[in-house]
Amino acid sequence: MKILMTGAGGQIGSDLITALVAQGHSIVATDLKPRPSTPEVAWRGLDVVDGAAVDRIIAEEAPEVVYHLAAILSATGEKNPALAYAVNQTGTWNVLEACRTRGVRQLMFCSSIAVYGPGLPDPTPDDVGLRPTTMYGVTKAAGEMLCEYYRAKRGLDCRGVRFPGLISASLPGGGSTDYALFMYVDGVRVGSYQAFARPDTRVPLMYMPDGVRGLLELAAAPADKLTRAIYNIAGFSPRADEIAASVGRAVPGVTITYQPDPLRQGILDSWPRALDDTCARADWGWAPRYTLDQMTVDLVPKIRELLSGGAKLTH
Ligand code: AKB
Repeated sequence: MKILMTGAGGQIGSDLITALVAQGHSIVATDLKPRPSTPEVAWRGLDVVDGAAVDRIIAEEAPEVVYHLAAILSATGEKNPALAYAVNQTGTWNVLEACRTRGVRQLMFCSSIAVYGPGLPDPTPDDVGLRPTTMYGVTKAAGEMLCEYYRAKRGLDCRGVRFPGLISASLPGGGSTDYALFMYVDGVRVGSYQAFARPDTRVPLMYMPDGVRGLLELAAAPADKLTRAIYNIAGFSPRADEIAASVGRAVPGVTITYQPDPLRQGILDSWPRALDDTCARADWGWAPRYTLDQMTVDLVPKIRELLSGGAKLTH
């Protein structure tokens, strides 16, 4: 099947491309960024804010399915709300409209725990009032509603997951949950890391292989089993100091200190501590495979390998 991806150069893109290629699909990766050295797939420049360019590329490539990953994350979005609105809101509209008018069968959307605001039940279920406090969260909540609308009224099979903070052996860009990954990267690279969050910070997190599998399983789920367009998926919810302890078990001698950054700590404190993913489990059989310590055991050697190959995993 031919699949087009927006924002393919971001944190999810490389793992998702690898998984889709392994399933035998033909991938057209698009991004503002130039093609990375790997993976080897067709790569085209695309700014999703440019509606005519989005329409042109979808018309030319005629993909059956689009994975829409292009987004500005929470911390960068608070520093530049206009950019977050343009990429996340206008970009999503452009992609939805191009998919609808050009006959794309399915659109996969990546939402986030950022759609939630403070004061919600713990763990937080799918259906609660959405009161996001960031431009990223506002635009992701609107994107979810647009997906529901296009699914119900415009004949486009839109589906998506609300991702926890994702952790993988590649650097995210401008998220508030990035402290978790930096503990691993700097722990391996220099033996220490000063986290921008308090040690008692607890938010939902997930190892990327689970995240990619969740997206692929939802894409493949029979339509008649789905009771909604967007689903919570949960991994684990450790405190920051529990992540530090897990890193320390795999990288002996590592030192993690804490210097909370008001902007990112405020965002983290506005998000749920844990997600309730009952609907995803019931409708399409979702279940995570990695605990925090299982992720640590798998991830640390991958980070070592990347760094030994000269990768610039700095932030
Ligand atoms: C962020 O921190 O902005 C992202 C997210 C939780 O969506 N990792």
